[in-house]
Amino acid sequence: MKIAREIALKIKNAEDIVVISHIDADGITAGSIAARSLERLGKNFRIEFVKQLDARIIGNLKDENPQLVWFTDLGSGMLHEMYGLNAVITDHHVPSASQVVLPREKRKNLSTFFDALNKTEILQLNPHLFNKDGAVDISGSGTTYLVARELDRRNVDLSALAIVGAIGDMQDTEYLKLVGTNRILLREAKENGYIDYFMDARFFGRETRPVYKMLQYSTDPILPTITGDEKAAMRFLRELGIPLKRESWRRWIDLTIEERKLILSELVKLILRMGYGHELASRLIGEVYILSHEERGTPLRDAKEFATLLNACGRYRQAFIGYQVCLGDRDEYYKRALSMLSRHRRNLVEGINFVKEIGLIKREYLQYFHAGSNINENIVGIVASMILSEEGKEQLPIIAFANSEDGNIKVSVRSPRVLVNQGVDFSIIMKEASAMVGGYGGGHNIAAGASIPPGKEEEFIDIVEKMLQKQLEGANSRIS
Ligand SMILES: [Mn+2]
Repeated sequence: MKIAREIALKIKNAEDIVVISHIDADGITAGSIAARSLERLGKNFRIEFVKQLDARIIGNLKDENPQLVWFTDLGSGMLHEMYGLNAVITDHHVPSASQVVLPREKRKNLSTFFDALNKTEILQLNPHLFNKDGAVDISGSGTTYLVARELDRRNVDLSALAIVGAIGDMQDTEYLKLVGTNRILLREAKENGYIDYFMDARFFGRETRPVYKMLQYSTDPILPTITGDEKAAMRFLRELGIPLKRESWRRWIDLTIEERKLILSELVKLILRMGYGHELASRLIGEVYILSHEERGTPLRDAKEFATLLNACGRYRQAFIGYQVCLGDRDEYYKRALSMLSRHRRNLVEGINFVKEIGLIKREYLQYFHAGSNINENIVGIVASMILSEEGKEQLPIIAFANSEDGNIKVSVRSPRVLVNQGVDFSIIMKEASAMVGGYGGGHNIAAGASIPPGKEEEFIDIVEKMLQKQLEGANSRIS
């Protein structure tokens, strides 16, 4: 790809480089791919992981004035702020503008205008510029990898990280497999022996969790009567004659093919019998991605588990730990990453228990809770989705509030898929409702978020409920 080669050339021509990346799994893998390729080129560089790229961070970079900044898994949305920076971007988020916006004083005089434009050369590789869908086609780690392989053929060993990044951004969830440009990376990773992929159960924890736990915690798909109920999960397996334990708890990878097939076919029957339909049943099976060089039974072996480990690091502002694991540490940093993961799991369990204790406040069209400072703002959205998935069929959207460290109130909303299928779009609701109370927000139709001033929660809920009602009525009138 031409633009990947151009970016690679620009990187080769710089000696002193700053890499800025995002703190989630895709950002951590992207940063690791960039760092390893710069290391192989013998460049001077430093790397920094940020939660969000804002004008202040870009301002600091301009002051620091390195020869080149390489933004990975972020940057495209802040292009308009980058005047004066020599930068390359490998990202998959929606670009803010087709070109750099010059400050007003530079625009006044035509000659300084062109002069400035020539000096401000920012190259970006982003699927949106090729009319591809940045949510499924390729991730930030994928675009970074496309540049890395132009830099050095040896970097093909980083292809596995690009797959972990794509899975971390859930690029496989819509089609139950990776598609588009991701497919090209996937084949390359397989041909070179770094990744194996095949159809199997899509459950989280295939490599590490006891099977009954894996079923108990399944949220995509929800297993009616089993998700959220440990005893029911155990009973289900026992009734099929599947031993839960040998020397230790049996994991999915410990089961025979026949046992796996039996479980899956019984789960399909259960889902259909309970009236959830084929669409849900079809989500049981999909493509799974195995890192061939990682040890069996560890959280690094399955791409989904690897990504979760990295996300756990990022969520608690320890992206650097995940970064070291991506670069190969299996000692000190790996241990710390594992402890981040168990801390994360503990926090989720405590979060769910907290919400059960205070109870959800039910309205006609939605339900909500306010966690205050009892649940970390970075996991309150996950807590909301877990509660939603435990509720079974009669679900209302959940709005979760939590105190944010910036003094505002963090809002997370999770919607049942059925409502989204009926036309509900929470990205619009969050954006408009938060603006009406002096905040900001956005996201996806099914999962969105906002930040609002403290004290505005009740007013916000009223607005959200009215907008939701309107969207639902609009949908119904279109049908009738
Ligand atoms: Mn990403």
